[in-house]
Amino acid sequence: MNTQRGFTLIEVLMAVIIIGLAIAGLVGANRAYTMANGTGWDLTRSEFLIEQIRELTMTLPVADPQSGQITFGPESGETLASYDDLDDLDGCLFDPPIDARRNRLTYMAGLGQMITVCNVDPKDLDKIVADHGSDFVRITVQIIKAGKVIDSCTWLRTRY
Ligand SMILES: [Ca+2]
Repeated sequence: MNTQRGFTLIEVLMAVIIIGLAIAGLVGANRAYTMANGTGWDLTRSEFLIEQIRELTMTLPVADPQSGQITFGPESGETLASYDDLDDLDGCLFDPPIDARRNRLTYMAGLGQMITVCNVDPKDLDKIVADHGSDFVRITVQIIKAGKVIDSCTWLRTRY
């Protein structure tokens, strides 16, 4: 009598199904890791781009050196290269983004720096007042990717 026996077809099919499920699980985990890694990379670049704007604004006065508080926004003829006060940057969207020296970072195209500048009430920093209406200026930078805000930062400057 022959006591040796091979695997039945059912046993082979069950093994194939179990191995298939294990592989599917590994692929799913790998995709989740890749997405988390991509998000982390975006946030790292976003923080870098926010810091570039913060450094740029540190060198700028609150009011225009020539016209003072007459204009909110860039004075006539001013461009990015000649912006010389904080509110010149109000409403700017830089994509490709810029560094603190105003160079375009073309290798980061697709990430935009959206800048908002406004005056706020010193007693309630959430309350926006008229342009040049207080000594406190709030600067907000939002990092935009594919039309979505993926990071943002707000800080204050005072006139003095
Ligand atoms: Ca200006």
